[in-house]
Amino acid sequence: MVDWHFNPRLSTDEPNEHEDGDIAVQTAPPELKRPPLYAVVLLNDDYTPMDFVIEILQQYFAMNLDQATQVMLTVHYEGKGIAGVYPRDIAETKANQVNNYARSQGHPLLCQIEPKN
Ligand code: TYC
Repeated sequence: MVDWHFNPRLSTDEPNEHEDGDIAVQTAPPELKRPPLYAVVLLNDDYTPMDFVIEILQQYFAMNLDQATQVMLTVHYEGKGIAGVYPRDIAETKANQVNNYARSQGHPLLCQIEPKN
């Protein structure tokens, strides 16, 4: 299990100096907050080859051939589909990488991110 934002803090701004010169430090309980999650969504189009979409899903979203084929077909038949779910900066990076790579290969494939709830 990952501690997303482990944030140890002192419970007061100033440590308490006692008469004997020792310093008493009290730690607050760690704050455990999960980052908001975003879905990386693939959009269907009429031109990007199915094999190219499958390759993208394998390369950028760590899917095996069966998983990638299923997601590609979901996008093809339903118009959109979720490639993966990540914290915002990772989702943005993956969507940009996919869009840039698709464009570099001459395909109109579009990837966007959507807040997950
Ligand atoms: N509709 C495309 C075709 O028939 C395949 C495709 C699937 C394109 C998924 C984009 O995100 C996509 N070649």
